[in-house]
Amino acid sequence: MKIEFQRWPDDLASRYRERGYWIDEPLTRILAEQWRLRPEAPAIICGERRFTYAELDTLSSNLAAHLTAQGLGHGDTALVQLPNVAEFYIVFFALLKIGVAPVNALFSHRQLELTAYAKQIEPRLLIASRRHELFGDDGFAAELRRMVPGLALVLLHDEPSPEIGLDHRMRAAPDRRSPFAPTASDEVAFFQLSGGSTGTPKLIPRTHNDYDYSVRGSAEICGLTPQTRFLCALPAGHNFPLSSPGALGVFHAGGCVVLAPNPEPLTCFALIERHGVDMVALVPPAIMLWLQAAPAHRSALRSLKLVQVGGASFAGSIARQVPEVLGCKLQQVFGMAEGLVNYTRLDDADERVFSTQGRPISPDDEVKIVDEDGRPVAEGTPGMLATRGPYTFRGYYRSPEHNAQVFDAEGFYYSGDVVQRTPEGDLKVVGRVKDQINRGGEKVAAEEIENLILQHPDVTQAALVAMQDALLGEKSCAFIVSRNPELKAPALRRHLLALGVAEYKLPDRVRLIEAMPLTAVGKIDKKKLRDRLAQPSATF
Ligand code: OOB
Repeated sequence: MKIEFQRWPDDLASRYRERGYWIDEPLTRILAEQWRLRPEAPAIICGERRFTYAELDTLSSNLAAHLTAQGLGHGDTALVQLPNVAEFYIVFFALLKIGVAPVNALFSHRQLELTAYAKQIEPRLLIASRRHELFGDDGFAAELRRMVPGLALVLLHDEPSPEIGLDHRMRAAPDRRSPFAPTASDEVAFFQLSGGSTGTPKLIPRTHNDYDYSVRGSAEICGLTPQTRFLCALPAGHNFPLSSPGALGVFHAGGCVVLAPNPEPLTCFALIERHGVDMVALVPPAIMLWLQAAPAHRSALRSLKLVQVGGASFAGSIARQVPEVLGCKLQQVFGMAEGLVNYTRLDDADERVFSTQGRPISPDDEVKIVDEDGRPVAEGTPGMLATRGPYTFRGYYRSPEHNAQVFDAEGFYYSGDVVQRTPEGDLKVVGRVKDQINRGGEKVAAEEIENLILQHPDVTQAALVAMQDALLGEKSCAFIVSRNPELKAPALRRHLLALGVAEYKLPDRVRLIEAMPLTAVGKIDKKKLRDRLAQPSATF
């Protein structure tokens, strides 16, 4: 059985093959090659634990064999939620080996997000962690089982029992009769998460062919080698630390991934010093904290050669400080889980690196910059980014209505970013048309939160808008019209938490207003609301 998804048209698929982008190998190639080339080299460092490539291969094969024995295989999906631990990659490769396509939920996700993903993919397997509040006991797993009748197997990280413990399934090798078979390389390998701008979180089918090309292209651009030691401090499943070039790029090059629980500077500095880390991927707020903390710890950062920044806008004035204060090169990365990733190059002049977000991986990444009618803007003028290419998806999973809105007839995807192209051909991100708040790289879909706020019995209207923030870049403010003038922010917060939304999506501020300002066509005028944020007024 195959997972249904929107494929590339034949002419483009043949072009991507002819030009060597799609090599018709499964993503497990990455691990298989290193297992052959350097089985004893370190692949992952996670706390006090070290895993060689041979161990990564054996542990993922053990787990894969167990899952096969339970009847899992091609066409099946899995819901996975793990923190930044080695098991994340072991599970990822195990599932790829047997053709089970996972959704890697963020560790900050709660009932609402997990339920939304489970309903969309109807997983046969759930892999979660006892460390997560939802899986400390078995209540929520049981609820998911009730909701998804096909959910046959639940395995938990940090759980000692052999029945449901993940560890046990990785360590013990069952008998295996036949070799593993990943799905065909032009089928769905796994689902990426969309930052979203709609009511429900959307999923992005990624094929082996397209993802593998983005990994190889990224590893080359970033000059990765077997000596690379990459610190993964952002959530491991996010597209940036997974594939831009991220952990998969590092595995592809035969280097080593050092896991950090979070990007907090002192935690990361200690890991950099101890393990000789030379590369890290960070979001802008994390870099700001690193810049503040670094002067007192310069010697710990001696091995660091490259800091990548991406996920949200990074001010040029801060970018300029990075080489000086952290003592290494900076690279800007403007990417999206949907596909297209842009990099400044390692040999670009400083000014280009400080003031632009670089250019695409592939000569066949087509980028149009268009006005509201879809017509190309004059060169150098800001416009909406539309793109298609060898690793940019062609449609969200099971979302025909939304796909009709964000793709044009030629299959270009409109990311909702407003960009500008410099005479040298670099992109600059200058704004956004999608209704999203970018909270320091964490994306919040306004509509999703508005719908949840509207479920509060007192609320008649709700609008979530971005407000500027010195550290995060943006925070969220909810404007609310309420029947009850006494409705307070803590009550609203409790309401949202009870609905099970991730905490990073909670409004940072709440403002009660008498009536919503409206546009000429009667829609809520968010621009006026954002303008109001600049004016002083009572908040609660
Ligand atoms: C990355 O992926 P997502 O899917 O979490 O978010 C994509 C969106 C982009 O459409 C853009 O709005 C924003 O995040 N963004 C940036 C940016 N990088 C991403 N905005 C301004 N400057 C940047 N450098 O965020 C992502 C995926 C792969 C690599 C890097 C980031």
